[in-house]
Amino acid sequence: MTEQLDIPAYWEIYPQSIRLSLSYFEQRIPLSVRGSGLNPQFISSNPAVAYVDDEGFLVSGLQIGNAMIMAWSSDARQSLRHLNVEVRDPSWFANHPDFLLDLGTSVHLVGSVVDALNARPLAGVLVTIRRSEEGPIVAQQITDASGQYEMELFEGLYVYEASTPNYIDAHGLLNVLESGSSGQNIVLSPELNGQVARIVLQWGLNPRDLDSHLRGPRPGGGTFHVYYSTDYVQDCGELDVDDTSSYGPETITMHRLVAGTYRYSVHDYTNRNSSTSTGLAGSGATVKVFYYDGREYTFNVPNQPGTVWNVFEINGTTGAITALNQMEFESNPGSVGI
Ligand SMILES: [Ca+2]
Repeated sequence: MTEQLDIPAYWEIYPQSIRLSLSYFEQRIPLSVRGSGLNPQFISSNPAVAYVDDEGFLVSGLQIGNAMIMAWSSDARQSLRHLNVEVRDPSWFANHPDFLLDLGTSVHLVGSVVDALNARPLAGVLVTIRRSEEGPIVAQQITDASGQYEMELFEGLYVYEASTPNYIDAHGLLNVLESGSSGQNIVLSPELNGQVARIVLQWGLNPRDLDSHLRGPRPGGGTFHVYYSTDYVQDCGELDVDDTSSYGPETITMHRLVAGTYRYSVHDYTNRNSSTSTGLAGSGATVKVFYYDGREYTFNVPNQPGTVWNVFEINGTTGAITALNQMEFESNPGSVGI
């Protein structure tokens, strides 16, 4: 007498392993059941992460995690098949070696975050790096007690976001190069608390000393000129930092807007006595304006000779900001911006 072994017919479910990205919509993935006359049953170890619906679609994507889905084709649950599902945050794919293209040299980047008002290091700031504004997170770090963050990034252009309570979120470009990166030193401006604007000047190694100048109408009549030698004018504005050793930031806070024209200028104090200098043009200077209505403006120094860069004007009645971006020569700090 021969015993009959009940050998299950060949069948499989494909794919057997699925790794997908977290999404804000449900992902429905068709499964292929190979074999004849089958109507498999499915059970998921973690239905919040993934399950198979009545129509045989894998449903997943709304929650990060792993799920093992068991499938069988008989009531006795013999001859099981398994489907492994992993749902990952998009950043996991952005960083995983399997998903990276050859992006060139890896750079160890050290950056810093400082307070625009006193240039002191800011600890506990969350720095987030992406390839594009809406792209997945490539790297994320919190600044240490000395306001520094460190990360490994491939050479290339990134966008950063830096945030911490009571400060305006900072956004900007980060250019990572083995020969020397730029944009990694981030300046955060405290929230405005009723002030009109904060104007933050940053630049490169040279010239050593650029100066911020703001002119405008006084509320009671007449005009004011805030710069390093008059760093506070009540109800008008104040210069918080006079940086004389490269990079900045130098920050002017505007207190009020009254009828009249305000003008903000940058003076190349180092080269003030030159009538041919291109030092300011080559300084990499940028001016960021954080405005009371939430708007932000960024101005980049024109590539023209000059020791004064007249950056923008504000119409005190309408609040409108108009770019000037004019370069001229001026040796006397007291005459800048006239
Ligand atoms: Ca200065």
